[in-house]
Amino acid sequence: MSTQESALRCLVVVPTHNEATNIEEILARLHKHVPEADVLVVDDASTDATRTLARAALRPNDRIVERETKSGLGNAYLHAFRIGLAEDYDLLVQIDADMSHDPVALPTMLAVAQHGVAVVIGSRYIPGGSVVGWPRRRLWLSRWANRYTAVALGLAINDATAGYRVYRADALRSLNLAGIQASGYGFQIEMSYRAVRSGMSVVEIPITFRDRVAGESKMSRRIVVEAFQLVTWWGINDVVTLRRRRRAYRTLDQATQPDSQ
Ligand SMILES: Nc1nc2c(ncn2[C@@H]2O[C@H](COP(=O)(O)OP(=O)(O)OP(=O)(O)O)[C@@H](O)[C@H]2O)c(=O)[nH]1
Ligand SMILES: [Mg+2]
Repeated sequence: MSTQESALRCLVVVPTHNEATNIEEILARLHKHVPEADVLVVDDASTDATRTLARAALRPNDRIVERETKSGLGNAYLHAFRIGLAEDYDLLVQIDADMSHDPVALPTMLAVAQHGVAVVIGSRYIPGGSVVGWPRRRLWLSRWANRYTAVALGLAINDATAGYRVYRADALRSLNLAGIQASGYGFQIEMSYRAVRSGMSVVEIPITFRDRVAGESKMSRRIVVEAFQLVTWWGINDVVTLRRRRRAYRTLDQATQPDSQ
């Protein structure tokens, strides 16, 4: 790694809602595996000891934002991205607090981003990646949601719902974050979709994803339905736009034929 590359500043965003059983361990593992990165915990309305435990575990350059309303994962990340961009971080990391995403993979993901890749996804569904501990039904749902997303949106991404990511700050700046619609899984898909549509490089790195062993899931049927509806809507929109473009090109083409004048 060159001196210039190693000087890139990295902010790791950890969203939390009632993660008292996990927050100390995820912070300890982040400090161990990426000691040079700063950590930003975005806590939404936790009613357990998450905030107290986080505050005690944070290092001087780390911090916690405490919000009183549970506003969804996407909203928490957008809030954190605004802070990270305003403070001129070069790389912004998304990681769940529930230990599903092991910080051990982060140095590799950061190295890929440091070499110029706009979005690095910690992927479960490429060779070398895996899911440990999910019931068959949950795995099936996630696999098919990703296949459907890839086909509907024409994305060559195997794990577009993945929440373990590194974004280059320059990429985030050009993504019009204010226009993001989705809040749950849909948020991860929407960010992937926007990145690909903007011509950015997106690279998947295999990770081992572990089902949470402690704390409660915040996943809901509403989040899954939101993602499905948005993907379907964007897919239909793409087809309609493509047809319109084709019609416009045909009209232009006919108008410029010599015998049409
Ligand atoms: N700040 C904030 N964090 C949230 C919110 N909802 C979920 N989280 C956090 O986002 C991360 C992912 O949420 P999870 O509940 O693990 O959802 P999931 O990973 O899709 O599903 P499971 O792992 O099965 O529970 C965890 O760190 C949660 O604490 C929210 O509204 N605001
Ligand atoms: Mg989880």
